[in-house]
Amino acid sequence: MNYTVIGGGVGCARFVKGLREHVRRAGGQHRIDVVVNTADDWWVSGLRIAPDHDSLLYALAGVNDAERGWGRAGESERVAGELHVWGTAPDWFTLGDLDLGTHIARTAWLREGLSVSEVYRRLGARWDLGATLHPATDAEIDTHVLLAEGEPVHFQEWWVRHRAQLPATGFAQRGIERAAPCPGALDAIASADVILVAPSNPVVSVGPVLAVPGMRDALAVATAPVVGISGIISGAVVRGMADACLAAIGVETSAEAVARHYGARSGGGLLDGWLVDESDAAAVAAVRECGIVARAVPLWMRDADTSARLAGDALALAASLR
Ligand code: FO1
Repeated sequence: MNYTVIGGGVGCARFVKGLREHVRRAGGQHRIDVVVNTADDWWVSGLRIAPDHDSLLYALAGVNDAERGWGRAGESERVAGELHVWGTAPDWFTLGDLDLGTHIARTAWLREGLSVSEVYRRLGARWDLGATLHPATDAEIDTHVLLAEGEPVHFQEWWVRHRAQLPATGFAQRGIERAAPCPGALDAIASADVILVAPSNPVVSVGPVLAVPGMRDALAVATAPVVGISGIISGAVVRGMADACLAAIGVETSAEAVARHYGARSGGGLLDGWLVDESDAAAVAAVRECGIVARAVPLWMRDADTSARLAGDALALAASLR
């Protein structure tokens, strides 16, 4: 079976690890592809940083800092101190020494003319990830945050420096109009038996993937059922600041509201199925009314077992939709 996951960042990394564990336990031939958000990416000290990708890469490789959710385990920050003194990296953004190795290798390959897809392939080849990571697009589409006051800022500045506290009115991916899905992403969508929308930030991780011209069309005609997992439980984000992002675009922070935001595939939207947490079971009927088959299951991913079981629940819902 071919499984294709859409998303990026910590929630997606945990879910993909759970899916990998579930298929390992199930045995048989499986392939996992991930279409990864690249709009978090930005240039720091002349290096290309790719947070949503690197969170997935390091987590699947088992070398991630599970506490922070980004960067490498066992980090040191000697070079970061120098970059802050030289002023080529803002003091509110810390690049670990091991992490810098990744950014330097990635930037070197990009400067040689390699595509982002090829860079993902080379970085992933170092470990046995159990999944293939594809950028949503090989074009640069950095998210900039439109503010109620003042000029837009790059997403990373809004997210890290301002902790998403500056009132935002929207999110724009620069260069999106020239972007196209990368071939690997299109193949992963077309060949999937199941497409899974990870419990990632619906606005700045899943949104930019869907915003790549041609991506929604590819998803609409895909033969696989599309099942999403809510990243909102009992009206609160599991992690991160998706509530600030949702508020900026006028979407309530609830499992039901995010399902409506994604829309039912039968109505031109994204989803065939949607998993909400058991604490949100009351939302199942309302989500079904907008054309999406919903189920309430335990959504908390605390360890390999709970993550694998969540993946199994998502695949069971997909199987019922086929
Ligand atoms: N997040 C922070 O809150 N502070 C940091 O200094 C920081 C550095 C950093 C370096 C590399 C990287 O891949 C991610 C990093 N992040 C940091 C996380 C990142 O800014 C966001 O969490 C993601 O972009 C959100 O999806």
